[in-house]
Amino acid sequence: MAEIKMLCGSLPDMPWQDKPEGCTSPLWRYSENPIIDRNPLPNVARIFNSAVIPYEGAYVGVFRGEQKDGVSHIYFGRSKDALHWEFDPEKIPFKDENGNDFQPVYAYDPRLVKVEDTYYTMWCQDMYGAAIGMAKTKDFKSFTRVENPFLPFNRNAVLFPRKIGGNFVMLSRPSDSGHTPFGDIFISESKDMEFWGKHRHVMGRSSNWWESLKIGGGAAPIETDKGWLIFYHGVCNTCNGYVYSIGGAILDINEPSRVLHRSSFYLLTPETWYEERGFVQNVCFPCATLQDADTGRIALYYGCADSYVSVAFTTVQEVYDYILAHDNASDDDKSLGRR
Ligand code: BMA
Repeated sequence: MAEIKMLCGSLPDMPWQDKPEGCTSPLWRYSENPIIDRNPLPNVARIFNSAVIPYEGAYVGVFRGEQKDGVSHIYFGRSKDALHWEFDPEKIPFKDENGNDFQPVYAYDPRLVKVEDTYYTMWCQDMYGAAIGMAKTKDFKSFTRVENPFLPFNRNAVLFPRKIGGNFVMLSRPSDSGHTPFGDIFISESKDMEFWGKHRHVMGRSSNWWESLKIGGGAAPIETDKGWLIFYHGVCNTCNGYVYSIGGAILDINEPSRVLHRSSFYLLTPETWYEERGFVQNVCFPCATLQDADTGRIALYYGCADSYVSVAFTTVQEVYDYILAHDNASDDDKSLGRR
């Protein structure tokens, strides 16, 4: 197989464990999962579907905290090792551009991406229906809301970590008001982070059973010399409810609406107690990665059963080889996605 390299910075102290003997999966679970247990804060019953990023020699993150009133909001956390986390006791106090309080009614499934010198977080919130909310920060002390990028209904937005062709680029998943029983990944561009357009279809749910109902963007795309590596979620519908697995694909580096490779096999599916059992059973929901270009190591952060946060490890070579070995990207996936 061809050698692949990540085009990102060094992160030598990121969490890591070697692949266990006899493991046949391209992603292997951290032995101490889950890393965040139930009732992590006095007012919060569960933290899950959350995103982390390196910051000033340590790590910070935005966390989906489902409060004891049943409403989700975004909480800020910090960690020295990206495994043991401390959280601010109150949800992030988002402000508008004039410094006034501007809190979403609810907010869930945050992602966190650095583009140039600014950190952006994007989540799902109410805007007369489920839609994408966003905020930016440079210091993680104040978070300023930016315009909501898309009309309702939409979920699972995640920015690319750099501009492409001079524009910000974001994946999202148009949806409906409920537990959406359909959904493909789309891509949109913006010159100013205010007006979004040039919408394209990236990839759809597929004939692979595990992702036959809907798919949605997960962690921020990782730049490699073979294209953008994405970890996303794929959902199937069983007689006992939805099952969320983690898939992988490689997008064209300059035209990321074109899928170059896509694994017909999931990379990770609910198999352990913390993935199979919880507030919502059978959910593996990827939201972020940490990676080190020097070693090729990747740590994937994913929500488990709407109850916990866990980590799984791989290397860029291992996951790339696996995606290529099971590649079934369709002609539609490979197209520009413009109609
Ligand atoms: C989706 C989102 C996720 C959640 C998943 C499973 O629609 O709400 O936050 O993990 O359902 O409940």
